[in-house]
Formats: sequence, C-alpha cells, structure tokens
Amino acid sequence: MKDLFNLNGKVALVTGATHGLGMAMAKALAHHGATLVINGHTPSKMDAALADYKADGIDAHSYLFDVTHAAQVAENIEKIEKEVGPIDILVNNAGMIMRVPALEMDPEDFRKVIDVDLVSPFILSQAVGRSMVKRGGGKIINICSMMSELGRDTVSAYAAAKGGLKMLTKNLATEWAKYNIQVNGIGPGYFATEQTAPIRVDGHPFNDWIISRTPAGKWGDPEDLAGAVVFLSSKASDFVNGQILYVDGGILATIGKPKE
Ligand code: GCO
Ligand code: CA
Repeated sequence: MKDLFNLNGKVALVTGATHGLGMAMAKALAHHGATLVINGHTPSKMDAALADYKADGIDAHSYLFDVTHAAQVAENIEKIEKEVGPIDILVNNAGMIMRVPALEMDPEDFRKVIDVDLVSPFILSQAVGRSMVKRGGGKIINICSMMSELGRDTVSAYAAAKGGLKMLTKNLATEWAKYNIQVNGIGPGYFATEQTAPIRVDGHPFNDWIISRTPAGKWGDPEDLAGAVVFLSSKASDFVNGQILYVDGGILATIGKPKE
C-alpha cells in the first residue's frame, strides 16, 4: 500500500497540453514520475510550451497532430509507442468552446465543437485502448466540465459535447473494465485559464456571479487539478470505473443563494 500515487515507469499522453489545464495536469503527472508526452497542433505554441515544461524541470516529448483526424491520431499513437513507449495513461484534455446564443449558432460550428470535444476523445481512446487491451490495462481520463451537468446561456454545443463525454466515459468504463482499463473523468469547475479570460475580467458581471456561485468563493487555480489527475492515473484508483470527479469548489453541491 506504499507508493500508491507513484507514476514512475509510466508513459502519459496529455492532449492539448500546450497551455491551461492540460499543461497543469501534465506537469502534475511528470512531477509524480511519469514520462510525459504532450500533444498540440500549433508549432509556435508547442515551442513555447516545451520551454515552459523545461523551466519546470520536465523533458516532455511533443507530438503535433489534429485530434479530430482519426488517421493522424492512429499514425501518431503508433509513433509515440515506438519512440517513447506504450502509453499507460491517456488524458483526453484537448477541447474548444464557442459562446454563441443557440438561436444564432451555425450548425457547422455546432458540429465542429462536437467533433473536437466529443468525437476526438473517442478516437484517441480507441487508438490507445487497442494497445492497452493487448498489454493488460491502462488509465483513460476524460476532461469533462460543469457543462457535463448544467446548462448555461451561449454554450449549447459545448454542453452537448461535455454531457456526451460524461456518458462516453461511463460507456467505455463499462466495456473496458474487464481489460483492466479504468476510464474516468474529471469535471473542472471554473478555473482561471486563457479559455475563461474573456469572462473573468474584473467587474464583468460573469466574474462576480461565478465567484458568488462557487461555495469556495473563487476561481480555481489550474494546480488544484493535480491531485485528481494523479489519483485517476495511479494504482490508487484501480477499482474506480466510470466516475466523474468534479473539482469545482462546490458548485455542483449547491443551488446557490440569493444576493446578500
Ligand atoms: C463558460 C466556461 C465553461 C468552463 C468550464 C466549466 O463559458 O461557461 O468557459 O464552459 O470553461 O468548462 O466547467
Ligand atoms: Ca521523471
């Protein structure tokens, strides 16, 4: 029962790990001993990211590919497993959001969000899952959202995708538990990242509202996700299947309260 959270000797792939929550989770895995592989799709962002990891003492292996493109994913997973080693931990973090009222949303944009936030985790899980089955196990962690449970004005596509991702997590957990693959999710609440920058501006009504809506009374710091991702990547979670671990300062625990 010692070393429950030790990831030494494990290879972890984190998609969309050039910034934000993906980077914070990737660093946590590396700091707990994992060999880190990061994915991104913009070369300049990747260069900046690698320098950032390096400054933190982490030698990340980087692979640029489009997570929505099944052939590119298959080719890169094969390359990673050959060049770095078999993937023990997959974190499906890459995602996007569009904030457009439903009445104005172009169906093509809706489809694009579903493609990135829901279809790509399936594509990655399938590609990595096939090799995990052969090797007798692994960990898959899907990054869900408050919008896996709750709606909000302007994020119809994102909520549809993240609600779908929660159920994809449960379904893959069901199908693959017998192969010793634990598929779980993390549902971050509202975190201070680039993605939320437009709605986090001081004095912006959304900013004040989200702070008052969060029992902890603040935006999350990306490092607050470290414990959850390490837990779900480690042998500490070997009998945990199909759970979404919400890390949200209590948002989902409460209906909220009237203005004081
Ligand atoms: C929004 C936010 C959210 C968060 C997050 C919440 O516009 O409401 O961007 O969607 O980023 O996913 O869990
Ligand atoms: Ca190391």
